[in-house]
Amino acid sequence: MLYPIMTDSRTVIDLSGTWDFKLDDGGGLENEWFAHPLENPVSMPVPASYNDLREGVDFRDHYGLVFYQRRLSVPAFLRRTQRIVLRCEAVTHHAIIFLNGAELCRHRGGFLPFEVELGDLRDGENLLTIAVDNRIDYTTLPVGNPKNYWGGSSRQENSPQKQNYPNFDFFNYAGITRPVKLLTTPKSYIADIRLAAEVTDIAGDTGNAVIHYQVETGGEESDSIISVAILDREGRTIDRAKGWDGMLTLERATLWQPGKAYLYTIRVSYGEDVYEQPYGIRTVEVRGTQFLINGRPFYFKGYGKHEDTFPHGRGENLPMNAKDMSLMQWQGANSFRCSHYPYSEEMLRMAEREGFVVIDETPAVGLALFFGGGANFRPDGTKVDTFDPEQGMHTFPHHREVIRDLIARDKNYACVVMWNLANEPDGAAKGAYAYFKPLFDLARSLDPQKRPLSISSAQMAGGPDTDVSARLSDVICLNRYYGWYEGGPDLIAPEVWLRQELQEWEKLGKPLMITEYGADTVAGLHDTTPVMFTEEYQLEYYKMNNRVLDDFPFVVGEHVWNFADFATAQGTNRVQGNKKGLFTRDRRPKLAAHYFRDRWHRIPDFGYKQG
Ligand code: BDP
Repeated sequence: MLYPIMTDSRTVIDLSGTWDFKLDDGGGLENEWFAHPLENPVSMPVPASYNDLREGVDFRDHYGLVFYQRRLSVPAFLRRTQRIVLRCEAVTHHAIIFLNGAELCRHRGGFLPFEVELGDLRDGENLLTIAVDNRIDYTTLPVGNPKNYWGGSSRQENSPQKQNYPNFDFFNYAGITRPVKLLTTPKSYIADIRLAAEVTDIAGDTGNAVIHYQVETGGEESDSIISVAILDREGRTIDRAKGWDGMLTLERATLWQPGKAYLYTIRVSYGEDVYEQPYGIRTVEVRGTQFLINGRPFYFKGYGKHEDTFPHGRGENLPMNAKDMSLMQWQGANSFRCSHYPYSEEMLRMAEREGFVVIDETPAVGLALFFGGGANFRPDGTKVDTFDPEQGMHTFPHHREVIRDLIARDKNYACVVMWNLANEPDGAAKGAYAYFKPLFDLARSLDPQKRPLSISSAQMAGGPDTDVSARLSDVICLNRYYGWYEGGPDLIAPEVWLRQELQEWEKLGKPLMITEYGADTVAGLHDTTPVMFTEEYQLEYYKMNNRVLDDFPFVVGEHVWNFADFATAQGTNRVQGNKKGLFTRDRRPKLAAHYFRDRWHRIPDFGYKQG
C-alpha cells in the first residue's frame, strides 16, 4: 500500500481540521444520523482521540459509536480526470464510512490505513460521515474483556452503563486518530511497489546492491509500459529497468545505516502515473546469536513506546514525534519498538530519515486469559484456555488481517528490521503453537525482505520449554520485570533469577533481547534508601538488570519500558496511568534518563557483544 504523496500525476488533499462530532445515543445508525447534518454536534479536531478533549467521565469512557461529519467539495476537473480515493490513516477501532447517506465501506482495526474510492461525488457539497466504534472484545485486536477483571469492583460489573474493559495496559483511546486524506491518481495507476535488496561486498558504508522490484497496477486497462529508475540523493539516475518486475543494479551503493540514513528514490512511471518511493538499502539477518545489520552485529538500545500525549491521546502529534526523536537521540538510543500497535507512517518516515531502527508490531496485545488473573475460569471452576476453540479468544482471522495490512504498509522501510507478531500472548497455553505457526508462515511469505520475526513474551509464558516463542521466533524477545513485579523491592534475589533464566534461554542458540523491563516511578519522589516508586529505585532497578544483560553475549538489546509515562485504564496499581517512563508524560527526564544517556553513549551500535 503506497503512502499518499503528490507527484506530477497525483494530488493529496488533507481533510484534517475541525469536524462535527456526536456521541451515539444508541440509535445513531437506526435513525440514520449519517444521512443528514448531525443535530447539535460539538466541534472535534481530526486527527485526535476524542476522549480527553471534553470533560466528564461519560465522554471519556463512552462505549460504542461516535459520529464524525464534514462537508466535502471536490473540484470538477479532478473528478473528470482522476480517480478519487478517501484514505483514513487510522480510525480506532472500527469505522463505517458514509457518503451522502450511502454506506461506502467498513473497516476493522484501529492502527492501519484503509482506502475507498469515491465514485459518486456530486457537484457542490457532499456529506461525509465516519461512524467510529471503540468496542473491543475477544474477536478484536487489541483484545477486550466481557467484564472488568482488573482492579474493578462488582459495582462496575453490574452497572447498567456498558463499558470497555481493555485486556491490556493502555487507555482505550478512540476516534479518528490519524489524518483523513483525499488522494487522486490517474485512472490507470500504480497500486503498489515491493522492494528487496541483495547486497554483497559490504565495505564501510557501501556495498554492491541488486534491488529486486515488483510493481502492481490497478484501474482502467492500459498497455502502458512500467518504467523504474533509481536516483541518488542528488537526483542522478543510477539505473533503470522496465516491466512489472525486474532488477536495479548499483555498484558501491551507499547503505542505510543506523544513525546514518541514506535514502535513494525509486521512481516508477506507468502511463500518466508517476510515484516516488524513498528507499534505503540495507540487509538484516539473524546469524547464530547475532542480529546483523549490513553484516555487522547490532545492539538495540532504546524503548518500548506508546503513541500517547495529552490531550491528543493516541492522536497523531507531529511536534511530539519530533521531540521524542530528539530525546531518543539525546540519550544515545538507536531503536524503538512500536508497542503495542503499528505507529503512524509519519513516525516511521521520520525514523527512516533519521536512521532510527524500528521493531514493527501488530496490535495483537491482550491475547492471554491470564491478564489480570481470574479471567480463565468458567463458573464451574474449570479452566478456559486462551485458544480454546469455543470459549477462548477468536482473534485469529483478524490477526491474519493485521499482519497482512501491516506488511502491506511497511514492507519497504529500511528502518523496520523485525516484525513482532504479538505482545505477551499466552505462549504456554494449549493451542498456542497451532495458533501462531500459520501466522509466522504468513508473515514470512508476505515480506519481500524476509525480516526476522518475533513475539514479546510474558513471564507467565515461562522459559524455553514452555514458551511457544522458543520454537517460532528468530529473536527471543522477553518482557521481564525482575525487581518489580518479580521480587520487588528486593533487587538481590531477582538478579539471581534473571541470570538463571537467561542461562536457560542461552542454550537455544538464538539471539535474545529484552523488549520490556521497568519500574513504576513517580517523578519527584525521592529517598536516600531506594524505595519503590522513587526515582532512586528506578535507577537501582536498571543498574541491576543491566549488570546481568551485560554478562550475556547472546543478549543483543535492551528496550526499557517505557520511553514516557502513559495513560491507562484506572485500577488500584495505576496512579493516573503507568509511570514506568524514563520521561514523564510531558517529556521531563527522571533520574534514570540521565543514567541511560551516559550508558548508551558508551555502548556502540555495532560490535558491543562478541556473540
Ligand atoms: C507488560 C505489558 C505492558 C505493560 C507493562 C507494565 O506488555 O503493556 O504496560 O507490562 O505492567 O506486561 O507496565
